[in-house]
Amino acid sequence: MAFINYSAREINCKLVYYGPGLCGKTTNLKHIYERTAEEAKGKMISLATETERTLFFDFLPLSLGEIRGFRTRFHLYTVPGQVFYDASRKLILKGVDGVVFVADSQEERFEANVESLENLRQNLRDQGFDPDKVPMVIQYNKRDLPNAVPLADLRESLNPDGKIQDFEAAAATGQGVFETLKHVAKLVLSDLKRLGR
Ligand SMILES: Nc1nc2c(ncn2[C@@H]2O[C@H](COP(=O)(O)OP(=O)(O)OP(=O)(O)O)[C@@H](O)[C@H]2O)c(=O)[nH]1
Ligand SMILES: [Mg+2]
Repeated sequence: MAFINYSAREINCKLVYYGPGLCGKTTNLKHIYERTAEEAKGKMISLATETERTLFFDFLPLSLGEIRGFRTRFHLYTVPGQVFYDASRKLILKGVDGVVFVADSQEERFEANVESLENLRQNLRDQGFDPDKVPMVIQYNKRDLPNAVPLADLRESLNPDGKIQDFEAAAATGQGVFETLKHVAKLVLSDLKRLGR
C-alpha cells in the first residue's frame, strides 16, 4: 500500500520483482543501480548466498521525479526465486504496489515460469490482494540466449489474453530494464490516482 507523507510531500511505493530462480531479478536491480545518478538512489542492499543466489531479498530505493509537487520514491525489492524460499516471498509481497514478473526465456525454464507465476498469484491472494488488480508487467528476460523460446510461445502460456503489458529484455546488458521499470511505475501511479489516494 503506497505511503503518502504529506508533510514531506513524498509518495512511497513498493515494487517487487518476482520470478523463478536465476531468471535475472537481481540483475535488473543491479543494472538500475549502476545507471542511476547518485542523488536519485539510496544504498542497494543484497542478502545473498556465497553463490549470489538471493537469500532473502534485494532492496533499492529510487527517486523517480515528481508528480503534483510530490516526490515519488520507489522501493524496489526482489524475491528469492528458489522454490523452497516461499515464506520469504510471501513476506516480501506485503504491502506491494506493483509487480514485475521476470520470466526466463530459456526453453528449459518454461515450466518454472508457469509455476512461479501461479505461485505469485497464490501468494498475492494469501496477502489479501486480487492478483488481477495489482499493477503488473511481465518481462521476458534472457532474449539474448540462443535457447530462448519464441516470444509467441511465452506469451501464450504467461499472458494468453494479452491483458498485461510485456517487454523483452536482456538484463545482463541492460536491454529492456528501464523500459520495464518505467512502465510499472506509471501503472502504480495511475492506480493511485484511480483510487483517489
Ligand atoms: N545471458 C543472460 N544472462 C542473464 C540475463 N539476466 C541475468 N543473467 C544471468 O543469470 C544469472 C542469474 O541472475 P540473477 O539476477 O542472480 O537471478 P535471480 O532471478 O536474482 O535469481 P535468485 O536470486 O536465485 O532468484 C546470472 O549469472 C546473470 O548474469 C540475461 O538477460 N542474459
Ligand atoms: Mg536474486
